[in-house]
Amino acid sequence: MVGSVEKYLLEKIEKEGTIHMTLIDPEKVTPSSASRLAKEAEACGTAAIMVGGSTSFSTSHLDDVVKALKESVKIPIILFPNNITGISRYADAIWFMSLINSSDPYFLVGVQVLGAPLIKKFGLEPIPLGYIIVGEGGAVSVVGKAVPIPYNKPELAAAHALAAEYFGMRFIYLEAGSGVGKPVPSEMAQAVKRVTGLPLIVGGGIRTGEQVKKIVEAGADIIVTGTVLEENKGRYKIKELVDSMKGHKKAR
Ligand code: 1GP
Repeated sequence: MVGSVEKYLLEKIEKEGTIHMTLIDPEKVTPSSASRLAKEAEACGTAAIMVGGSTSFSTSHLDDVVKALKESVKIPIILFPNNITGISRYADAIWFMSLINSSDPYFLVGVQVLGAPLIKKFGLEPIPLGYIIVGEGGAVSVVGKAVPIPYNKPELAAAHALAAEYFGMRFIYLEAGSGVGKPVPSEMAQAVKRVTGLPLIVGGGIRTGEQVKKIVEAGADIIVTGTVLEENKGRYKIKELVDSMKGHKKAR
């Protein structure tokens, strides 16, 4: 069943083409700095706030950050969990994600089995997501024991995405890794869009309007940025990235 956050995202994609989401790593913020960042991001037109980070493990701190975010903005707060400790009862939704190219069953289905009853208990909206790590991969690749897909093998990324779709997952995330030097190439995003009808999220290493433009033109539905917002302390960079989505033709 499609819940209200998922419906909101799908409608916004339908209306606007490509949308932007802001990622906040709870380890790198205090509740008040997170709240300031989120307010700025919301004012610049970001569609939702995602909360998560590969090495973040304090659930009480996560709860404090998510509570502060909920009090500060109206846009949805979606958890982007790295582990069972990435679940907070105060969020609106959670990416119910499987790391499709992990070599460790824990990240494929193990942690999801542990987390599912908690998600139910907290009444969080689970949004099924196939998570695929590509290129350099960054910290998440090490933590998730992934076998990252090389950038010159877009057909392999497409095969992973198709498998995720056949499993019944409803979104695909091509993850280059937070803070990496080279974001997902257009050819790879295009190859995925060509084989699946699922909404495509692209993130990792996106820093400039020019990079955003290429990913929009490749057909991405959602672009996620985190690091660049921390580095640039907010507003101007978010506005540049969100604005650079407009006026570019998204491939269908
Ligand atoms: C990481 O894709 C996200 O999970 C965002 O990456 O921090 O490089 O923007 P950045």
